[in-house]
Amino acid sequence: MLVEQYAAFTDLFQRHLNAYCEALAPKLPTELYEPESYILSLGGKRVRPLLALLACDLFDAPSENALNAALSVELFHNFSLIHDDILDQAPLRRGKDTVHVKWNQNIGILSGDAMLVKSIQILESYDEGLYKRLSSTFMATAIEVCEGQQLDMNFETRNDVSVADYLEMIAKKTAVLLGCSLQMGAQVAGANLHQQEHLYRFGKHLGIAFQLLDDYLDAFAEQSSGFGKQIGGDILANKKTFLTLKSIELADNNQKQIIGDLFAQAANPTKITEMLNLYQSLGVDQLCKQAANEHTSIAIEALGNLDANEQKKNNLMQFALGLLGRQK
Ligand code: GRG
Repeated sequence: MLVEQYAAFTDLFQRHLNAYCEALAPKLPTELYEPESYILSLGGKRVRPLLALLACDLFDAPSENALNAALSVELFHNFSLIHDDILDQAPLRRGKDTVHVKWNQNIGILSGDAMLVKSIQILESYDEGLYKRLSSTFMATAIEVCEGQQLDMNFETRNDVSVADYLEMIAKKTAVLLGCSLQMGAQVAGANLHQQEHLYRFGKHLGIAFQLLDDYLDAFAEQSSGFGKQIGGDILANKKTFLTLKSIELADNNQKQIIGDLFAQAANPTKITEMLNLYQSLGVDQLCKQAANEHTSIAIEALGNLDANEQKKNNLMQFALGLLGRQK
């Protein structure tokens, strides 16, 4: 991964974020602002702000100009994590207590709301025309993220979810914000709509590929690969992923029965082994990687179509492939 090469961008953003958090410290009531500082202090990869800065730099505009757009997307991302953790009743985020565990659910809802508002308000630092373009991109994405979250929740009780439904859900819940981050960086740089659209497409399909690989690795990563999550966690939680949905699509009646029986089982190690065997016998492990590769190719093509600094484009491509754990 070319992370070292991007250290200057990451540092630039981190300094901006630190200044933002320092300004939060004296704000009252503390219950509203402390959870915000807390979640932001837990780290995270900061991929979205980095993409916003890199997109601006691609057009040889000063990346400092995109700092508030980058902050906006990172605040939004972190707000959505606070609310997502409440909806999922998750105990841990980035290895630490979630906001609703450390404080309580109502504080999580309200401090998240304040972060969402702030993420939009920050864009007011741009001149009126740019503010309008940025907020329009941002709002369209925020609505899609909401739709993605609702679709995901609906899937928990639906028995007729297709692979296409799943791809729509992950695109909205996760991938569009990556596209949006890049597009906003390009908007700050004054890039035209065509260039913005190429970058948005690049980010969106990269995000879909990333989520598909996450599904694959959740089931098939080597224990030693540093995946960072429990292998088979999705199977134990009966999550509807590409692997399960594609299996249901391809299974004969007997295999469908086995899948149904496995879903009905309580969490246990055999459940993981048997589901993995089924995935492999149906070949959905390979189909999942293939689908991820298809979306990576769409992303690569979109970046190829971009009219921007070639060297910087190439660096961004390598960075993206590094995120996916691949070399071009
Ligand atoms: C848009 C009004 C409005 C509400 C949001 C709660 C909700 C509705 C949406 C949930 C969106 C969500 C949490 C999507 C998951 C995205 C995802 C892949 C998170 C993990 O991202 P990483 O790996 O995390 O970049 P780090 O910790 O590195 O920042």
